[in-house]
Parts: sequence; structure tokens; C-alpha cells
Amino acid sequence: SNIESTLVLLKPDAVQRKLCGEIIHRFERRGLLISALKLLQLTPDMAANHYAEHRGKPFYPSLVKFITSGPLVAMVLSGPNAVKVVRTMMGSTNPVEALPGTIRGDYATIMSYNIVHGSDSAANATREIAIYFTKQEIIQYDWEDCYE
Ligand code: YYY
Ligand code: MG
Repeated sequence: SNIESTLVLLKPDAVQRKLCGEIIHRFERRGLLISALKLLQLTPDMAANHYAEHRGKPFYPSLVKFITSGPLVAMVLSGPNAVKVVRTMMGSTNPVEALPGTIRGDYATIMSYNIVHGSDSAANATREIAIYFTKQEIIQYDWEDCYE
């Protein structure tokens, strides 16, 4: 089984709307494990690093303003194919397109306030996790016990 780790953010709108517990509950029920978790407010430099791929796009300034606007929850979630599992649970980037049952489809309607971030590839997960967590902050589970 392809055990992966992925970076998940519960964006400032999720914290402000007090949805963090519900959303974390969904990931736990699915079987993903929390390998790291913290509440923090991003600096503009951290936001620029996180969203480097979007620099220069029309929505970039408002994206950085939003993501730095208040505290967010950063987590490393781990499990079989965690990157894809989380992306599927999140739903489409535009919440209007997101299906009911997905996080964005259940909690969001506006693209720029879409509640959650999840890494889109294993390589990006590794890059993004390093923005938020040191190696010592990440718990390595013994997956052999759960998935043989
Ligand atoms: O990975 P994901 O969050 O689903 O979408 P991205 O294409 O990486 O865009 C990052 C972030 O930027 C998105 O969650 C909302 C915002 N955004 C936007 O406000 N307007 C767009 N046209 C595209 C993205
Ligand atoms: Mg993305």
C-alpha cells in the first residue's frame, strides 16, 4: 500500500466559521492519521512560498491577502494514497462545481473562500510540508500494523 503524507490547511475562513473540528473529523473517519498539526498565522513570505506556482496570476494578490488574514490550521495527514484521497474529499477548487459530500461542496460557495487546501502531488506535499513543519514535529506511524 502506497503510504503517503500530504499537507492540509484549514484556511482562515474555516477557523473563523468554527468548522475545524468537523473537517478534521471527516479526515479521521476516512482513516487518515494526523502526523502533525498546528495553528498559525502565515507571514507574507510563507504565503508567497506556499503559493509560488500562482505568482503573477490575477487572483494572486487577493489569495495572499486572504491566506494571511487570520490563523489557519496546518496538518500533515498520512495514509494510503493520502494525496489523492484528500483531494477527492476536498472537491473542486471552485466550490460551485464541488459535489455535495465533498468538503468544499458542503461548506463553501465562493472560489476565494474555499475552506481547505491539500497538496496536489507527492512532490508538492514534500515541498509544502517543509514550509510548515520541522522533521521533529512529524510523527511517523508504524503502518505495518494497520495495512499489511
Ligand atoms: O489546489 P486548489 O486549492 O484546489 O486550487 P489552485 O488552482 O492551486 O489555486 C489555489 C487557490 O487559489 C484556490 O484554492 C483558490 C484560489 N483561486 C482563486 O481565487 N481564483 C482562481 N481562479 C483560482 C484559484
Ligand atoms: Mg493547488
